[in-house]
Amino acid sequence: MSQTTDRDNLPNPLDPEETMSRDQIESIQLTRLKETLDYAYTNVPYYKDKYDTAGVHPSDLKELADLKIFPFTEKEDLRKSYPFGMFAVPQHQVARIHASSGTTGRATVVGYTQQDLDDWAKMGARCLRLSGVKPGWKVHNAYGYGLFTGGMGAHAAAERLGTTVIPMSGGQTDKQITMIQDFEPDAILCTPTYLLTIGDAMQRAGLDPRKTSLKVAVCGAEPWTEEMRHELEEMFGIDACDIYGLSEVMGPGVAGESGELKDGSHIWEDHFRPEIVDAYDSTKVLGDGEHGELVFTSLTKQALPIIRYRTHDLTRLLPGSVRPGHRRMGRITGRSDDMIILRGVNLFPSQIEELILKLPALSPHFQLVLTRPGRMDQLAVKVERRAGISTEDATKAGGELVKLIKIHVGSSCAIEVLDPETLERSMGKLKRIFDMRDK
Ligand code: DLL
Repeated sequence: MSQTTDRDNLPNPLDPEETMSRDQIESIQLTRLKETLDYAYTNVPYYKDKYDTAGVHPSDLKELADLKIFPFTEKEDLRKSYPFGMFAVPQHQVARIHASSGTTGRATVVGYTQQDLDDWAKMGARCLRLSGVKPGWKVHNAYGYGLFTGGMGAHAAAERLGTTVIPMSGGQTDKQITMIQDFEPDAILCTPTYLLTIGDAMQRAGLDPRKTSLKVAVCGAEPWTEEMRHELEEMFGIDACDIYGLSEVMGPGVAGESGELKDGSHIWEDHFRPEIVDAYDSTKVLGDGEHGELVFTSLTKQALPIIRYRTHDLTRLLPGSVRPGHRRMGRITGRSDDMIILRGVNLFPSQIEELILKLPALSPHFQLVLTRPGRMDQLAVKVERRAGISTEDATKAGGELVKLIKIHVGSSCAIEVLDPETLERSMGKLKRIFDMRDK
């Protein structure tokens, strides 16, 4: 039987909504927003009670800007209605459940109808395609499978695009390396810090990460900087693109980045309406280009419609580029609840990452440890020197880092330069901050 071997010319059409103009998208958004408000008000007692108490009604929304009169939804609202209280459909219509890890408090549970899963896969596929992943490629998926949305979300996206998926999940790094060598995937999907872990482990085993078959990495689920992108691209000789999402809103694939321009992630605005609100005064909705907290309203979700969900992710909205109808988001600079307030100065781990990676003697493996020995908070940055760099040179770079942090962030801190391979490695989302102030 003759089979086509030309996998480079498989059809790869865009969804019609991807190429819509801004006006078309906004018109769809208005129709869908009215439907969603009505739907949530009718089917979820939480929304009805909240809106009745606030004296607002879905019929008050006449134009997109009216969305701001509706109250926010918080993670706490989902927790209070644990596990299924905010679902808008009877349980038998829920095709799948996921949950966020819940490091603090109860897990938040999210649900999807078959239609929701279909829309999710479609948007995930849009993200992968935009980042340069092609139908017919082999895709190594190292996001964790299970209740976390990363594994199954990225899996469905890759299948929908028409790739051959290798459902590796997170962890078992040695086995990941064997699979990468033996199966020769074209793309890898995982968190940026886990990609770093894989690259490191390869180098330790005497393998050159630049010599794998990988061409593209689609990384997300945690904040990462342009400097980290550069690090990963150099390490593997690949293109590394961003993918954004969160369970309460859907999962990976709410927004994805172009592999050609690498200019931030396009949000699929035919399914979500984003807003940016002032991080300190959420009553203020900010304009495009202004930094603040990202808020999402779902426009098509059936099982768990979510209205004005506060993500606590800090970024800004930018005009669409390769998909002009859909706005982009800048890189997430951090989460408002991950912000360290150190003697009155606000600081995010991503700022430290950016500065560390400016110093060639220091590696991207670092932790931030906060203590309160007396009455003053203290920050210690623990960072590994790069393999092959002398302790002396690394200590010098540590001194430079203290100065850079003082100049760019405004805080004094202590630096501890460690030997390579001393800090715990990421297996997925990496914990960077160790706050011992109350201990
Ligand atoms: O992390 C979904 C996901 C999986 C996205 C795989 C991308 C890839 P949650 O566990 O609910 O869902 O965590 C959501 O992770 O509010 C952000 O703070 C952070 N986050 C997700 N993607 C990015 C990104 C998944 N590209 C939370 N850049 C979000 C920065 C991100 N932070």
